[in-house]
Amino acid sequence: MKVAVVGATGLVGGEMLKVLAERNFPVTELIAVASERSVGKQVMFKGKPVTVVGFDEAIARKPAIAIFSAGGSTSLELAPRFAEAGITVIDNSSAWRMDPTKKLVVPEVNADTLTAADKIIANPNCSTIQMVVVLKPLHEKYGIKRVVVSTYQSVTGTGKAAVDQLFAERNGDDSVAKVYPHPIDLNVLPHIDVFLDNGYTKEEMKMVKETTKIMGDDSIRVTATTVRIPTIGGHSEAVNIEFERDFDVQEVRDLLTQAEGVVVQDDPANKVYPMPLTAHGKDEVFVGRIRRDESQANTLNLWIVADNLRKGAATNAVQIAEYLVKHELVGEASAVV
Ligand code: A2P
Ligand code: 11C
Repeated sequence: MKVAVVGATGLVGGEMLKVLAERNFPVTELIAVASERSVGKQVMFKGKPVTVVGFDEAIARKPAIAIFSAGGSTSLELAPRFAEAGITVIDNSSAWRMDPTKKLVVPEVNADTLTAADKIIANPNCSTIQMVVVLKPLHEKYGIKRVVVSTYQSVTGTGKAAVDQLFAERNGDDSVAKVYPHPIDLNVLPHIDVFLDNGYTKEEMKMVKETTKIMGDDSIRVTATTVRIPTIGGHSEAVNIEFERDFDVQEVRDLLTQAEGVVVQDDPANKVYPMPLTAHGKDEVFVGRIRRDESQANTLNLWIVADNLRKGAATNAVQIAEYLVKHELVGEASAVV
């Protein structure tokens, strides 16, 4: 199958190339796409150089699937052009997520809603993805009423320039451009994406709105505080969940141990809990510190960590592609619709 990666020179795009190779996705031709600035440059796929092309050339080569991670405005402009050519687009930007005509998919939660008619499929925000993978089995069993989440997010979520800022600050190098409004090394910023009129950030409202759309249940109430910290391995989340029905903590642990895509690391006596350092480069969502909230009935606290470039972006997108292939929901682009 011909696969295009749009944004192949970016942080998430690079991770997509790695994940496609590692998971042995059936790629017959990899089409690397980036902006005009990068046309002619090379990226590596399965140990071989691939020359970057522009989007016109990519559409002309008729990939079956195009996985986009090239920003919202690029996606708004280009995804429909790929889709009109019969190419199924899996888009990692926020451009299409809340469009009621588009599916917002985390395979472990709602891939069964996908059909062959879905030509632009939205990949959720990284901090939402790792949370809903854990929420889904708990919602089925105990019924979630309300979620209060605080995040501790990696600078990789902002892109390459942010990683450069962190290490430049650490090395005392003033020559590197600053993408954050304040220093990030030795600091914590309660500010991810832009502030909205309601006093929340856009990242916080993504967690609120995307969660109910993916879970397919508007009755779940979510409130979030999203925070940037000086780490690169992944995003961490302290999550407080109030249920309709009571639970047994060991039963919760067992349920999550069996849940698809989840790894339980919960042995405080031996100092075992999820951390960005150990989640880095992994495809799974790690959960630990599972304990009862003793201040309120039917309420649980837990700690979730995942590599935001992997399950939070590239891995989730590739898993959607895998689902489409497995269920024969995608064909060669010559079958223009
Ligand atoms: P380029 O490297 O040519 O700028 P990141 O979020 O890590 O900065 O990556 C963004 C990715 O999106 C890069 O691969 C970037 O390519 C790509 N990109 C940006 N604008 C466009 C565009 N108009 N068409 C295709 N790719 C784009
Ligand atoms: C961050 N979550 O960590 C953001 C990055 O909507 O896909 C991803 C933004 C998005 O900054």
